[in-house]
Amino acid sequence: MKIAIVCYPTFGGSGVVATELGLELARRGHEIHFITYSQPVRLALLSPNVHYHEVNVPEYPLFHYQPYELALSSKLVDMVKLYKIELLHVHYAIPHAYAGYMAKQMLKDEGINIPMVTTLHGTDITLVGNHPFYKPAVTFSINKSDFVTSVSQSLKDDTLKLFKIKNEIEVIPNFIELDKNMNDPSTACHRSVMANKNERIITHISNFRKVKRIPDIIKIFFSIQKEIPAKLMMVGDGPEKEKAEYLCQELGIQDKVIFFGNSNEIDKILSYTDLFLLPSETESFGLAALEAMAWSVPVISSNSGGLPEVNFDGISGYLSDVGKTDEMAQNALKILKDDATLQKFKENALSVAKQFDIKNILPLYEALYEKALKKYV
Ligand code: GMT
Repeated sequence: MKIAIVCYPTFGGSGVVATELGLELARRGHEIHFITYSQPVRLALLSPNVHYHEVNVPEYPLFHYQPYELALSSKLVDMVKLYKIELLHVHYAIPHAYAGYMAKQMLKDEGINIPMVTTLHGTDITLVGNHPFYKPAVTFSINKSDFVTSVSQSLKDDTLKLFKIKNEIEVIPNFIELDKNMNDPSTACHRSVMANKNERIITHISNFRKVKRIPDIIKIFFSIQKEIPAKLMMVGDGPEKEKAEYLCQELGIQDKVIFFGNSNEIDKILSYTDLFLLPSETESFGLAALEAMAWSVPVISSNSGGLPEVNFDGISGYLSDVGKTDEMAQNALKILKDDATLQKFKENALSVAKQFDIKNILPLYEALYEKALKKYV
């Protein structure tokens, strides 16, 4: 199949999922065209089956806002015609489903009918998409998609609650490539850069937005390090990072916390990690938690959104109500208190992650694409 994938190219989960999906589809022989405004961060290598087409939005003094949707839909039309692309798969409704629908209409005018699959990722529904300024356009473009998927049952429920949706929504959970982790030869060194041998390593990875409740992470770690030797790895960048750095200083724990910024060494950091923290306000899925679990790292998370579908309470970690930092710290200590307990949780985390192996999830997308291709024949 020749598939165009539209996504955000940044460190966010939706871009990561879209990129990993495209790369795996390419490995299976499909021809994949990534169409976005810069090369996706996880797209290290292009190959005969993987193409990247950049969307350029020329500056013009009249424009206060650059019309990205317009440029994207034009690029989609051009690339579909040039490469004979058979299907559009857009990740994140805003503005991709909207631009995709416009491209479909323009192509239809030229006698080309192309199906569009829209995957909803979370904030496009629960935070941004739900804003009254966007809601009519988001509702319209979801309803005009040929097929719609959501990354968790919880996100599907939220979508149906918040929008008037006439379309079916199929739940296709996010996934992880486990083989990649097991075969990575680079994981046997450098733990000493992060912590001493006797210290537990605790990690958080995100885009440091408010929704991630970054101060809660610092509070949880503050309680943990009072009881056991530990270090905290804060990976990622965003608006809440600086405040977190100040908070660590105020609490006198700055020597125990490393702020890495955005990193391409996530796998390495996770391979040394003993516990992952994700106390988010909401999380449609929590890909970062799954990535940790794939490295046998148990997770302390909130129980909001789709997190209970990924992190199993008392098995791969523990879940608490949003903001219950004392309880989260106590649960963390329960896991970390002795090697045998930690080992049990590590094994459980990996076995839960295995349910989300890309090998189990990718066929669901392929089956959906097959169905989509039949729609217009
Ligand atoms: O919140 C983020 O980290 C970014 C955001 C995105 O769109 O990239 O993540 C959303 O999509 C991810 C991939 O499907 C999910 O794993 C995240 O849970 C979801 N974030 C939220 O719902 C807040």
